Amino acid sequence: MNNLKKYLEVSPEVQEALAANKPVVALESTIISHGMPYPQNVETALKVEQIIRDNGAVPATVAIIGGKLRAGLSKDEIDYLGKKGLSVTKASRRDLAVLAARGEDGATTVAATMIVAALAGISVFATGGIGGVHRGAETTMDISADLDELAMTPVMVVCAGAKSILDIGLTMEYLETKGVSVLGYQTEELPAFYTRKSGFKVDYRIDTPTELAKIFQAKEDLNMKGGMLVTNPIPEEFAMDHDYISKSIEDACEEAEKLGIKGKETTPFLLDKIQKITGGKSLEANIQLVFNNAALGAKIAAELSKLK
Ligand code: PSU
Ligand code: MN
Repeated sequence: MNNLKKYLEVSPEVQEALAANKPVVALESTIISHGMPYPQNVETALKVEQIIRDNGAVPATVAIIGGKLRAGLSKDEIDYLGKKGLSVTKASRRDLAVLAARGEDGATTVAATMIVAALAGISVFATGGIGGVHRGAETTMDISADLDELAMTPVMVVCAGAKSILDIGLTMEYLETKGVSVLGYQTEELPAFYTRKSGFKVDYRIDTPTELAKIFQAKEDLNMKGGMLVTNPIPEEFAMDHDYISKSIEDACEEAEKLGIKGKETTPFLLDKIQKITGGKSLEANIQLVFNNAALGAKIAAELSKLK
């Protein structure tokens, strides 16, 4: 465990907050490098950090820089990842050790961000969307490593539900099999990222950050491994029209199929395609839902510190 110091670097601000049991919220960096275009990606990442501060918590954006697993980045580092975009390695669980040993950079996915957050001692992580079971996974086996990470690593992940680039039904089944609780914040229905409704139910509706924190703490006290998923619907005023976004996603999926896009390229390809098809409307929705999740993440983290 001593050698961990060689690879893990927690910023002084985040370290101090954790030592004083102050609320900290982890943030991922794949969303910066692979999920949004420059410069909106950097603007969003910085604004998300500000929202977390405004809600009384300390942000810890996670990435791998020069082989170091970092929690807490400077503005310049966020800008660097945003400008480098797709040329930064998209780093999930399988990539961490390789990048660390080689001293390379990586933008962390939900799975990798959870790992670094847990190593640093951070319990809450806010993002936009998680990976899941892709459409056609019966034959492609394309199931994001994010789902198994949720089953393994003790971090509460706040997202806006599952978007229909995924097979939402299979994603829910997979999470059930893996024993991951899917909690709906002030909703019984699983949100579908750009829209507030998916046609699927969450496991439990939870109405307050206090109760979300209590549930996570109970899992910890019971010595159960793994994380939890909080699904937070996009605010009504920013939600997209269901038929319009469904058609755009269909078109993007068809294009990916035609071009033979596979593996880790799939999610970034589809996100980019949808942004282009919708002329930036989906990007605006995406940005707003991340802001909304950051605020909720900060509130949960604040409640969790009170329980510890
Ligand atoms: N969904 C989004 N935006 C994103 C991602 C997913 O709406 O940026 C990113 C996240 O980092 C997530 C990753 O962890 O894609 C999942 O990729 P894959 O399906 O290859 O595991
Ligand atoms: Mn995949």
